[in-house]
Amino acid sequence: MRESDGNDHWLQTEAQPAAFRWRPAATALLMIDMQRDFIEPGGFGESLGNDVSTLRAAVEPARALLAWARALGLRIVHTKECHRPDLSDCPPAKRERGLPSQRIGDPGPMGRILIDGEPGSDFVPELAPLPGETVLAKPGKGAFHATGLDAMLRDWGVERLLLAGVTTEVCVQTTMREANDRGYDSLLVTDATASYFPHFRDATIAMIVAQGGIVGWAAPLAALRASRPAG
Ligand code: C5J
Repeated sequence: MRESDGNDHWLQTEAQPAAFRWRPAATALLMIDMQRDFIEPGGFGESLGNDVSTLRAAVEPARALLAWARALGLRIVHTKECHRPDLSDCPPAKRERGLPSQRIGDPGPMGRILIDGEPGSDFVPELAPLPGETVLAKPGKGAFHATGLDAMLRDWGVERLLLAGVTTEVCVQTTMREANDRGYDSLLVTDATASYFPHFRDATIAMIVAQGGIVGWAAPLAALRASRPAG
């Protein structure tokens, strides 16, 4: 029996643009792409010319978020952006774009760049999934594109999502918008997400919560920890 079986009660979290109401039993945490290929030197992120050190800031908050979610018995999905070794799921345009110093599939210090099963495609050690947690390989930026995520969440009875990971304005935001269009209410955990461009992270949070939460909600982990029973 999952811990969350006794978790079917409503909580309320102080968030932007308004309080977020959620039930632990019907909420999943999506930890987006906390992979060595994005966060460590020598991977896909650096091949596109990025300073990857900026993403480190999200690792410790993401670790704390995972510990909190595990203690609460939430469903946890770890996504990883990667491609098949034969690149059959990688559009040529994606491979060429951005004038990369090394393209997807090329050999690098952590194995072939952004290829499933290579060391670079794996999660940073601090955020390794535990047995029983779902690992979802995705070829796109959004976690719903070309994966079984929507069916899996519906099968679990999930209605709300908590999102964290990297990068805020690319795979995290794309996934949150996909979730919004599919009817999920989502909250972005603001201190457990990062971008190579910190102002993009801030702008993404602002655009998500604008217009009364046109994409969803945003709050730091401390606010989630301080959630109280909904009245
Ligand atoms: C990027 C991602 N930035 N996980 N991927 O290419 O955000």
